[in-house]
Amino acid sequence: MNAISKDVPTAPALGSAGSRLAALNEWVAQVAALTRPDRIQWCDGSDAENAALIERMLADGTLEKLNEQTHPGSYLHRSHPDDVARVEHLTFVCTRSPEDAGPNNHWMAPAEAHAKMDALYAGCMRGRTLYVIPYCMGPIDSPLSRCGVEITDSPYVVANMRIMTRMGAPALARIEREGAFVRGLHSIGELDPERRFIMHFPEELTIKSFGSGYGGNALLGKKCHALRIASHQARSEGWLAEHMLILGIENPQGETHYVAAAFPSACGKTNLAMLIPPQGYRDAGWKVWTVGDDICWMRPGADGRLYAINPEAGFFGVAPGTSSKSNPNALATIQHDTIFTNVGVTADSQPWWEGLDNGQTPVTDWRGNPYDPAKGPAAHPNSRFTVSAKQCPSYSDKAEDAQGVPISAIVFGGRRASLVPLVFEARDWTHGVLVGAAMGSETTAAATGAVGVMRRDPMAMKPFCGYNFADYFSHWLSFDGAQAQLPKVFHVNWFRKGDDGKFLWPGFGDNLRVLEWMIGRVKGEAGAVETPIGHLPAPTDLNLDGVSLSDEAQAKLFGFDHAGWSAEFASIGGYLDEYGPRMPQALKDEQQRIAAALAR
Ligand code: GTP
Ligand code: SPV
Ligand code: MN
Repeated sequence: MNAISKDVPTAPALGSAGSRLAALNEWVAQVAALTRPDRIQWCDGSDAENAALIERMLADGTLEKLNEQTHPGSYLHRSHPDDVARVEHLTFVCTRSPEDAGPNNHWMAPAEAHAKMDALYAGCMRGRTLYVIPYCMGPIDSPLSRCGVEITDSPYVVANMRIMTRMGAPALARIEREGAFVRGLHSIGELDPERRFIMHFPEELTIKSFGSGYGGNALLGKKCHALRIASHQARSEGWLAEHMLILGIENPQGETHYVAAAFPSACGKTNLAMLIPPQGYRDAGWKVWTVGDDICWMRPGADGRLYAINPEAGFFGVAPGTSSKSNPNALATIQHDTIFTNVGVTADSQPWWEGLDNGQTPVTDWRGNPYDPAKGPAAHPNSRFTVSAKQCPSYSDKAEDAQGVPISAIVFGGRRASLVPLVFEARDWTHGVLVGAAMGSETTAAATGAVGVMRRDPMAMKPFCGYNFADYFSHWLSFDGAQAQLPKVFHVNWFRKGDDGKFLWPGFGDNLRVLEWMIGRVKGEAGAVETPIGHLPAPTDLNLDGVSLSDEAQAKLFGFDHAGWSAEFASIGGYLDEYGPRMPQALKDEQQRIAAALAR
């Protein structure tokens, strides 16, 4: 026993002996005995607590104050230059059986992983404060929400979790009521890439992360809990935890349809979630409402439809490319009370990134060095803003609804420079699951490693599914029951390129044209052409008023390349086979049905 473990402060006010917080108190005591912090702080999520944390971080250089006139309440954080993105090669799913983690995950035996992590944690918080962060993923009163507690030695993580989750006293009260919570232990360690691991123990509802202070590696409520642990939990409880944005599209008649869309990291979820309609649509009365920009938890309601909540309370969005032209809602959202990570700064302390296009120039780059264009961009390509969703002008009031929103359409999409048309619709649910399972995309800066490499990223969950993809696809297929009123499934590609290497589709606000067609299909009103890969719109099925497309763009965005798709389906068949006999036969049959149609 050491001194700390004897007088570990218990959960304030609620932690009386015999309460349902006993397990939490005991875990905190065990962690303190292992990590040996100088102090323990239970976070209540209050403004005063946050203000004190910010003061401390300004004093030690963790944060820099930005221009109070232009960006009130906003700060810059520079992460360690070797710690700027998720690390998929160091991320593990530690199930008892390796087959349960599947070929889609790195696996380690739970006992080995615990031993490895606990060795790293030994004494790692000496001289530091251990923060206990109770949080709730989802509206605090929603039956779809789930709670967790993150223990961390990073005040930056505390400040981010306060924005990204419902953190503090109300979450602790819910944990006391329910008893159950996901345990996440995080230490930045020495930020040494050689001593960095992100471990998940879905069977124990436990996460252990060491050596990184960045994004999805460190804000454990996000990818670790809300996707890897939650997807595993969702499978046994009959729901879905997905890497999807959720938006509402209100037509001029005042009818709102909700759409959930899965695009891989840095492939346009935040942008689509905050879409501003083109002028003609605005004049006609169309509105778009943001429910979530990254994660979606869905379950069937009593009427058989899927109902979705956004488990997050804030946005951890990609900064580069965000401008008053591309995403005015995001830009308005981040004018105040925002934490910027790894962006550049101007002479008068305003945040700056490539594509901001506000006429200013950076003087300092994301590393804190004088900006020199010859040495790379001012902002890191994966630089981010952390901001409360409530600050977003298009934030939907339904986002706080405990019952969630009914989903009319599910959209899959990736970055595909060639082959894949602007949009197509799956014939039915099984085909839709195959469309999701076969998704491919070029890699981006959101994870370390090469950028622009085509890889299969089923349902944008390759880095985030907490169990075997074959079982995951079976789980998706299982939603198709007699009572089900399932959404229609679509695939989009905003990133098709022409021979000149430029994007053929204007994207951003104009993506509403594609969403309108989808809703038309849901309502049985919009036309389409049947092909072996699904239903494609003819250019005349979309409202393209005010958009000028070249002949090449028309052909490639709305065309169907028979030979190209035959080759693609051979590759998809090979991909499904990588999962062996666990891959559901229904999905293999579907792949073969389409491959056969393409061969005709
Ligand atoms: P994560 O937060 O990593 O999950 O990313 P995300 O999916 O939310 O991606 P985000 O919306 O931040 O977009 C990433 C990049 O894609 C930015 O550089 C955007 O400018 C770009 N982008 C988004 N939508 C479009 C589009 O419709 N067309 C084109 N060409 N680029 C887009
Ligand atoms: C992603 O990579 O999909 C993100 C950023 O949303 S992170 O939180 O780092 O996972
Ligand atoms: Mn994401």
